[in-house]
Amino acid sequence: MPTVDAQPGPFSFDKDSTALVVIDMQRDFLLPGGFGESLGNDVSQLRRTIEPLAALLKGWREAGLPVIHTREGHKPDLSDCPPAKLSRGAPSMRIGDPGAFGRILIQGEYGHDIVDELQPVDGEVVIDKPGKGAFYATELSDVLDKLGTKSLIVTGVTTEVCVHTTVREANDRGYECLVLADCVGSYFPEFQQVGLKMIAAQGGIFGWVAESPSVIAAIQE
Ligand code: TIU
Repeated sequence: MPTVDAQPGPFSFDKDSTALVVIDMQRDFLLPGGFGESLGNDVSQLRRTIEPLAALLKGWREAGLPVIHTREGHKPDLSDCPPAKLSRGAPSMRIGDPGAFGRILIQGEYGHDIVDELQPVDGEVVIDKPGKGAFYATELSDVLDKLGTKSLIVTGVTTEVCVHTTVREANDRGYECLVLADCVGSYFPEFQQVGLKMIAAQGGIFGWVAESPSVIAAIQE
């Protein structure tokens, strides 16, 4: 069984029951000039995840293991966006407003889709989610049940928002989650650091934390 060095201790997983989850690697969050940057955020803190994630995806796909991508966003009529979410942020930059890459976080727009480097390939599941967590109001539980998944390797952005929410949801549903530090990113370095610590603290209260090269090596064995 593949085992990787992790915090708070070694993480073992069965390849037949493990899925790689890639959370919200969308242009709106990652591209210079996009929504994320327009809010004053430093997108380089997120963009450093692209290269290690591309390498992990390559190894994971070569091993024939399942990949699940998620995208945060809403229907064009915003009927799935709670008013409390919509009303947040500077008035000129709300969800659904025109941005540099189309209407912000709206399904079908260029900015809503995944960055070129990490585009899904045929057969990979893409979950469109209206919330921060990937389980809320989505088909993710059904997809994982059908795959027979017990463990999740979790990557994507942002560490303290959609990654954390998803890991907490997954942990409550009984999944063992390994979060990869080099493949998750926050706009805020201190949130990255403390966000990862929070997952592995107290003996792994929500999950485990490791680096992607150790997972790539483990699945090749
Ligand atoms: N995907 C995700 O984390 N959505 C966010 O809105 N994150 C922020 O950090 N804003």
